[in-house]
Amino acid sequence: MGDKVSIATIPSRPSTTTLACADRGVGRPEHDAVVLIGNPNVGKSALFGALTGKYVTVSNYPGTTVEVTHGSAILAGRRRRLLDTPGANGLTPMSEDEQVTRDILFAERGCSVIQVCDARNLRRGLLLSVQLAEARVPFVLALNMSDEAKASGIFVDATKLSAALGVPVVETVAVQHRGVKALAESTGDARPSSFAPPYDDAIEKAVAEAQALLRPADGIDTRALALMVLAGDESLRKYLKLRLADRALAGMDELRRRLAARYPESLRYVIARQRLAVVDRLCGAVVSRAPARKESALLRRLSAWTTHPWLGIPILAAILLLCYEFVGVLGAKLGVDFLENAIFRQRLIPLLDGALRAVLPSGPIQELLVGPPGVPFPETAGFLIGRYGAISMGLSYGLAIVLPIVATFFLAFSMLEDTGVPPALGGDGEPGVQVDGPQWQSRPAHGAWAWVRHDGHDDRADYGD
Ligand SMILES: Nc1nc2c(ncn2[C@@H]2O[C@H](COP(=O)(O)OP(=O)(O)OP(=O)(O)O)[C@@H](O)[C@H]2O)c(=O)[nH]1
Ligand SMILES: [Mg+2]
Repeated sequence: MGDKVSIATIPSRPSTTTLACADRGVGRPEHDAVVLIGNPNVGKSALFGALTGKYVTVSNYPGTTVEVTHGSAILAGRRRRLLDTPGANGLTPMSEDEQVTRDILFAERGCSVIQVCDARNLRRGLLLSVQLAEARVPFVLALNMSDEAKASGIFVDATKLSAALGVPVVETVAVQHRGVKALAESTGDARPSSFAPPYDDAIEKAVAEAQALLRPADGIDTRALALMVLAGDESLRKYLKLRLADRALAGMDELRRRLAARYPESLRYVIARQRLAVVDRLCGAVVSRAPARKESALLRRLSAWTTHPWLGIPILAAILLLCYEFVGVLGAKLGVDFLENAIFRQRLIPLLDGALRAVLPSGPIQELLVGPPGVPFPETAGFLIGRYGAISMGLSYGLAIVLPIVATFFLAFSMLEDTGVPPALGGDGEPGVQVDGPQWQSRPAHGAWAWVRHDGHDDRADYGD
């Protein structure tokens, strides 16, 4: 389907606005781009690979530089430039990654969007859809990970969802290339969504006043821009300074101050809550869940114990002790001893020593590489086999010492992640988070790790906190 793929790396401190992207060739409106946008870890890059014919990356490393990947693909019968963006939970950025994604929307005048959503966590995806709808950006929705959603008993009525959003919705399984052709075809019908919620009267009035002060922005509707400014998006200040007169800027600040004074919570939170209300209604109408499985009662009880004020502490101590026994004793002691002594020292190195002596001519070269004959290797200074030999020390230290520790550490870490124990033990203090079962997982989000339910729900993202 596709051809050349190139990667433009935006440095870790990009300047705000379209200029940051345009400088690096991201904003080229004449190419009529299609931009892949979605929450972190929903399969954007996998879909990018499936659509362009190239697979670029399937993991993200918090704290690294932000990468924007370009390619091209035949979409609805036309060759279009395709951009893969960093994960974003909203268009009011809370991280460098989110800012890059939002700036691309500014830069790409006339672009269409493929919003990629994790079908297991429609709620989080729809919060982004609302913001795309407010920005009047034409988009289609890819309900990705639909394999995992079905396996977890989560069913999304794509037809109903499409009717509610007013945009095409296509179920996909990016890693198996399922639904990818239909998704490519659907981009021809991308259109702005009607799923833009009305806010309370005070916000609506402030938005209207802010819109009157703002000039039409690149690639994004002034209503969305007004909401971003009111939500306190400081990353826009430089951009607005370039485009607005000082009086208009001061007017925006005043508007925001007046509106903020009406609510006890931050405006960002208030706006997010009102968006969430319509998102929840829509989720209720289109998502159905298979009845919970039998074991869930036991799992729920276990989960409740881990969050109990008294029981939680001994459970935590027991888990830490288990981890120590697994990594510190089994991995770092027994595993290292076994590999270093029983495998390397007693078997592998003598075997290699013998093999090298058999192939190397006896004399100075053999002595240089494996030491004098008849002397045990720890007492020789051979370059390959010897006390500090490249094979006898380098290889055995590299494998025998590092491997068991790293392997047991990551095994323990991933088991902890999958059981969801760490956030359950520590997560009951966070506002808005209900620990409702051991179905928690840590996931990269907001450029850091966030605790996310197995259904992918990240409460912090919902409230913009
Ligand atoms: N089961 C399943 N796994 C998927 C699907 N799509 C992607 N994945 C897996 O999900 C993980 C994340 O996929 P990526 O394509 O890196 O996700 P992304 O949205 O680009 O992630 P960020 O760029 O980090 O935000 C990878 O391990 C993929 O193999 C899918 O449809 N089904
Ligand atoms: Mg990606």
